[in-house]
Amino acid sequence: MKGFKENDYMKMIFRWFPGGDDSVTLEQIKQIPGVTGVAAMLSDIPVGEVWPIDRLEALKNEIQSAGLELEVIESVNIHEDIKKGLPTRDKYIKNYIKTIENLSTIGVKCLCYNFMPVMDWLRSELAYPLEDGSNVLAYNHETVLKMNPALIAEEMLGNSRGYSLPGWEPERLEAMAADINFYKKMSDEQYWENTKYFLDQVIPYAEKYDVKMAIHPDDPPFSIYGLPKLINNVENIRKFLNLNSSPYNGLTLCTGSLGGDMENDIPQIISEFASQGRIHFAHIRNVKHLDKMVFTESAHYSPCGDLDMYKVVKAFYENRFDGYIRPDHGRMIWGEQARPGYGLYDRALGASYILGLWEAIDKNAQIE
Ligand code: DNO
Ligand code: MN
Repeated sequence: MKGFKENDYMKMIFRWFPGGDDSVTLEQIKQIPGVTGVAAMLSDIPVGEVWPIDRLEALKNEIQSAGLELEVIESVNIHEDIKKGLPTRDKYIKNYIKTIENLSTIGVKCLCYNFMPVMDWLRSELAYPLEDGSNVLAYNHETVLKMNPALIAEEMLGNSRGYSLPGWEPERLEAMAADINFYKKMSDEQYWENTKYFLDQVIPYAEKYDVKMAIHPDDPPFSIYGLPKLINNVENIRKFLNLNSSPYNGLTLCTGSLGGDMENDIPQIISEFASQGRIHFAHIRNVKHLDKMVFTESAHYSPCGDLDMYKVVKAFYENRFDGYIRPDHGRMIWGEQARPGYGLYDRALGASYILGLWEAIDKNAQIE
């Protein structure tokens, strides 16, 4: 590969849920051309507790036995007390640091997390039918505002085809209404301060243990129920990265999350932050807007959505991106019954397509 040393090259990975909580097997993932590893998590460890080393070692061994690597964790969630800035946060931050040390011990290089208050990603529908007979996750801002959080939780869990939904853990749902009220009273600046407090404590240890922190954008990228937003556009991403200037304070650049806002110029955002070495992990997927703040997810292929995937991949390539890439959510196709967004087939198509673009861009660079 021109311009890239062998060990200086992006790696294509795939998200996988251990513990029997995935319809997709490691053996199937191993057969997707070019996929070298998985992003996994221990979803049964209560948020705020240390991830035990023996569990991590077992997870790594299981993945390695299938011929795959475990260099990325998605995600270790942040305890709500840290986001709220409560006095108890120090205990949870200490645990977070210990988890980073344990991750480093088993060879993890990159930690994806998010700092969204109350809820992780949010959609108004989990099985929106597309014309091609597939179904996808969809978002309609007005529908979401009309639904109360309890109704949303019901929609999310009722349609998850029996799989857990990361970010929609039962204990989180119980506290949802009270948490929303808590944040309504908090200023945005206070939320930023709480974020900085966390980063300033944790990033020195991420450096020490050589684990790159990669925050995931807010999804959707607009405020709902008056909740603060951190990672939703270029200005806020700059502000976030400036809170702590270490390269270990970096990004998961999720094209579909940021792409929810039509104002975001994704290739430009990638160029700015990849050139600074601040993107460690890329989630690549496409979205199709029906209106402003109304969109469906779509196949990865550019003509199926609003994002130009050639420009997206080129922006990573040209800025010598050497982190991890995974195809993000796919459509549910060919009769597959899987966790919404996380079937095998359409994500495998996405991985091949992204690798095809990468190869073409790379070979083209060699003849120029
Ligand atoms: C949704 C995912 C997110 C992501 C977290 C990272 O499918 O992209 O749940 O894993 O926000 O913490
Ligand atoms: Mn994502």
